[in-house]
Amino acid sequence: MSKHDTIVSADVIVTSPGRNFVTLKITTAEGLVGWGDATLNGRELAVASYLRDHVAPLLIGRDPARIEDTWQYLYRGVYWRRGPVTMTSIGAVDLALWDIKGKATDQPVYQLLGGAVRDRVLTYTHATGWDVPQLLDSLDAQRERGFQAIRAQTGVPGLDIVYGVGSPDAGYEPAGRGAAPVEEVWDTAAYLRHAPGALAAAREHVGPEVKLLHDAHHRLTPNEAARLGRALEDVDLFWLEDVTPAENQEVLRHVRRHTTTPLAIGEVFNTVWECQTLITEQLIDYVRTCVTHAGGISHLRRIAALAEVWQVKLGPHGPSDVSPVALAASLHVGLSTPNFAIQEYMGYEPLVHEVFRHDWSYADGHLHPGDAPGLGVEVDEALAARYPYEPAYLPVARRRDGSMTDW
Ligand code: KDG
Ligand code: MG
Repeated sequence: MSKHDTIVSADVIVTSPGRNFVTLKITTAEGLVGWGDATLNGRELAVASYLRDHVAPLLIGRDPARIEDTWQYLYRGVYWRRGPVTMTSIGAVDLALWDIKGKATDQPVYQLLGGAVRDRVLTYTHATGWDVPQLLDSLDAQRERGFQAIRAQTGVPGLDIVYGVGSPDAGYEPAGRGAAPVEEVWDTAAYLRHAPGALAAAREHVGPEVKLLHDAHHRLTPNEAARLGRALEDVDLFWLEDVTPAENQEVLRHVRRHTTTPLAIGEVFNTVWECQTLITEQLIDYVRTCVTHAGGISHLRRIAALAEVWQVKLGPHGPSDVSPVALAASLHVGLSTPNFAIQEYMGYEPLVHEVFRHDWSYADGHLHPGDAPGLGVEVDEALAARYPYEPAYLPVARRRDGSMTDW
């Protein structure tokens, strides 16, 4: 890429090889191609439109090397800023431009971020079971695959469906295909009665070395969260995730005062400003912000820098709805960021690996972004075109009286 190179096209690809993914392809006049992930589960087409209608035309003719200026232009230059749709769109552009810069300089992106500070990135995956024996089998299966850190979720007696708990023989997918979300029934009291015992059984089964995690999916009040954290102290969790809804960050003060169980939050945050109170008051131990949904590599690094000052670590979101392009970007950040702790990795169906051919790899509970130039992911556009978008939504949950619960 010479200093005269310019962006000539920015195309949005929506594909559904088993689940929906939105991908941005930026091409330069000198023929470099950069890929960015723009997948926002259940709101995919809103981001596709934001990119196609409002961002792509502004990128044409711009200098692809000016990553930070483009970020500032799309964030500060816009009156209506923040929010998941905007920040995911900016994230996709940012990822694609880092990919281009890596390819132009023949360097993997982590080298451009200061080089590796570790040899590989610790990862955690998910174990689920409708009941405790099934959960223990699932934990065994993930340990056999080499995972040393595992998120454990179980069904709750009396509830037919529990978010995050898949059937043992089907791949886990949080979004259900169809024109409207599936409605689940949720009972916090039943969950609070069951979860501590199930997690204690998990700890007893795996022994002290395995890192166990648990996700409450934003469903609790501050006091319920404090009670759960306290009840889980002997389980020695690596983290307890998303105990309360993300809006009221002050409530974490109450939770923090009552438990030393490590807390993780932030997969639905989109900017460093949403992380600010939690980080600077040390109300959390891990920030979960995702490279795609929080403005890309450039912005995740700002979150990491603020967190480092306050001894908070990064543990980014990486479910099956974050594409292999975003996973790669998160791994490049992980390899080069001192206060990066762990990367979520749920894996993908085989077809997803064919559409997104990636250099990153998994071995022995760890991931490595690979040494290909850029992000190290190439998209098979012809294959992607064979799987058009299908409407799919995350479920919604109602309490037993029919009223909606929080996410
Ligand atoms: O799209 C949202 C899901 O990916 C999310 O609910 C999964 O909570 C989740 C997690 O921690 O992976
Ligand atoms: Mg979560």
